Amino acid sequence: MVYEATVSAPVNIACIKYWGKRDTKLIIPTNSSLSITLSQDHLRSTTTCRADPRFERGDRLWLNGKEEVIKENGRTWVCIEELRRWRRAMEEKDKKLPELSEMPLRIASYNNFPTAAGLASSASGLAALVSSLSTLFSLPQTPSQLSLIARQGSGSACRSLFGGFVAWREGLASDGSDSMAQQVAPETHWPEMQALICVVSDQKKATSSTAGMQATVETSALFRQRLQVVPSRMDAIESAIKQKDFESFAKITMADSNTFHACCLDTTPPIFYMNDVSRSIIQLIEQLNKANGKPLAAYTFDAGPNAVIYTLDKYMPVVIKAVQRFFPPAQDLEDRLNVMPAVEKA
Ligand code: 2P0
Repeated sequence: MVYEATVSAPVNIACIKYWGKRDTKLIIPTNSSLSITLSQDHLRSTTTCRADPRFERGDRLWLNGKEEVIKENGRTWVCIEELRRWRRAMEEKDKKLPELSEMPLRIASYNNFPTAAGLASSASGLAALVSSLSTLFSLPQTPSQLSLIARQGSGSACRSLFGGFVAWREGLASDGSDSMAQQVAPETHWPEMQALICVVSDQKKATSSTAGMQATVETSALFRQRLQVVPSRMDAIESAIKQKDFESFAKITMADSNTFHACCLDTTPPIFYMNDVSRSIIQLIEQLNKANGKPLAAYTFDAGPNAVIYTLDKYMPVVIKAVQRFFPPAQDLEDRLNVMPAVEKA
């Protein structure tokens, strides 16, 4: 008998950023964060887990077709072992259950977008791993309880276990037992909210989030100030979401993205995630918002140069038109250069 489960999980993009850990092993953050889980199929990880007593001993994992070593006590290992522990407890209570906890696992995960390019691949990847394994093990735990495990795989992954608008509460406990994600509002609450992803670069980033955030914790004075403002931003954005107040939502989202990148710049040595194109996108959105008299779009940037622009469906055509006008897609640009004789000669 082969036991198998396949689950996919989407990317989430934070409006209030997670940046810094107070416990690097348990992945307990220095501040709460809030994100929107993208509901379309473009940015997802799909993971299949299979348990079979005939497999050779030891678990194995493939990411986008390439085998990755599961390091003992590493993040993936911790997630698998914690879920296995929960399964074992079920099997001890109910002796009729198949002993899945004793079987070696084979896990294959695919991202349908560039891995590690600042598009939150670790969030969807670890969320898909935890979801598929908990499905395989038929675990009764709630998504918030599962988020305690996903968090230990990659902090932002705990938010991808929910759709819609999701908060990750930093929690007070030193063992991380209350540092979990919860849904603030489902995706149906504000269906007009849309995200435009502008891929500025799909190259792997130079400074990983894990390394970057701890460098910030250790060296940035501005980071300590940010920690003072995050709680009020969390309250304000949650009420903006509940009231569908786009203007407030947009102002807070842009402010927190800018504070986060200012903290990166204030790190020693400084971390530059945004590039000139990223900054031009900020200027474009700021100008659009100014011309409109109030925000019609909000930019936010994670640990990479790619922009995510949140807007409402009624404004999306205006935003796309502006972005396409100033940042024509690469192919368009090439076609245009091809018809320019001066360029051809050169
Ligand atoms: C976020 N980021 O809230 C922030 C904004 C990047 C910028 O969560 O070390 O890959 O695995 O816990 O989850 C990226 O951090 O870091 C991240 P680890 P993770 O989405």
